[in-house]
Amino acid sequence: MALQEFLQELDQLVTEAKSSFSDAADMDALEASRIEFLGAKNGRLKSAQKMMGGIDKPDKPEAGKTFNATKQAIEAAFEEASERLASGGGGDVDSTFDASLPGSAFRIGRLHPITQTIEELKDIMGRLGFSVADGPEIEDIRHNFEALNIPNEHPARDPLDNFYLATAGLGDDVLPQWLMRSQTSTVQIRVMETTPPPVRIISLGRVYRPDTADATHYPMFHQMEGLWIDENVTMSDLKTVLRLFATSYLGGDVSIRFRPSFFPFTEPSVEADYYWNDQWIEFGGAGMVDPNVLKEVGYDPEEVTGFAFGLGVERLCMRRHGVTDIREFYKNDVRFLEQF
Ligand code: FA5
Repeated sequence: MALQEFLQELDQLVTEAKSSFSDAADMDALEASRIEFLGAKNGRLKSAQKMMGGIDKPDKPEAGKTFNATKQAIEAAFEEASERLASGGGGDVDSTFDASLPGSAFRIGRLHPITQTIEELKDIMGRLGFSVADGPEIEDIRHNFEALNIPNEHPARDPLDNFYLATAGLGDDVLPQWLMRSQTSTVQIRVMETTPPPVRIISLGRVYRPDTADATHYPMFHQMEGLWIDENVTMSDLKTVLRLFATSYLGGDVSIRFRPSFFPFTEPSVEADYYWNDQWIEFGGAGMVDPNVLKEVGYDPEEVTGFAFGLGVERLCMRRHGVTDIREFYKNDVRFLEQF
């Protein structure tokens, strides 16, 4: 075989081997290329080596030298390709890709501050022995008014103060029977109707009133109702429970004060205030459950007594976190919400 022809053959072999190795997209493809070019038995380099036998004797040194250089070039190309694949670089992968860079973070949602507050209040009251009861947001007038000792002519039933449902077309003389509940005191009745005493529950949920939204009012807000009925439950138990609750939620020793008030379903009734950050702040309404209410649900007022309270959840959360406008909770502005 002529030297020139042999040298051309080797040159062609290097070109093809390099391109085959660098095209290999994974280790399996590279191994197939390695066998084709560098295979010990039938590899193309091996075949080229065999061709050297046919080279004229004087040309043999040059043929041998070029063969060795060819072998080294092909082996080096193979090493380079196998390092590239081992470090994660596939055939088409951008060589500027840096697998060690931090990825783009997902935006993770969080619970609404009022939901977080509700969970915390349940937790605190749970430690004081109160279990959680639930009731519907669409209520009948018996549970929202009648059983709570709020008679038909009472101003609290005024259509201007309540969201009544399905009144249209019923006629002036037909009283609406359903409304969006205006207080969580409805759940007191539902629990006592179905559970014999003793009862020690809280109920947290939405209530609805046609109040104009301002910094401290919203037409939909949340209340926490508390009810404890047993033998010999007194006002001082009420004060203790509210003080322990406030101390736990706000931190530090919180003082409580009662101001005389009126609710049709409690007697006596009070507005409860707590002292915090050098100020007396309104907490919510409370009182001893009126005997008429106990009778209405089939309890004997001679045997059991109890207290009830109803607190505004948003107002509590606002105090604790220094929120000055209740409307912030319901604007859905992520910049506000993500602070909690
Ligand atoms: C009641 O709703 C009584 N059911 C509370 C009660 C329960 C008394 C058991 C006795 C026994 P009142 O209407 O005051 O009471 O509301 C209680 C609390 O809800 C208020 O102190 C206030 O914190 C909150 N609140 C009332 N209206 C709004 C409103 N529009 N927006 C936000 N919070 C409100």
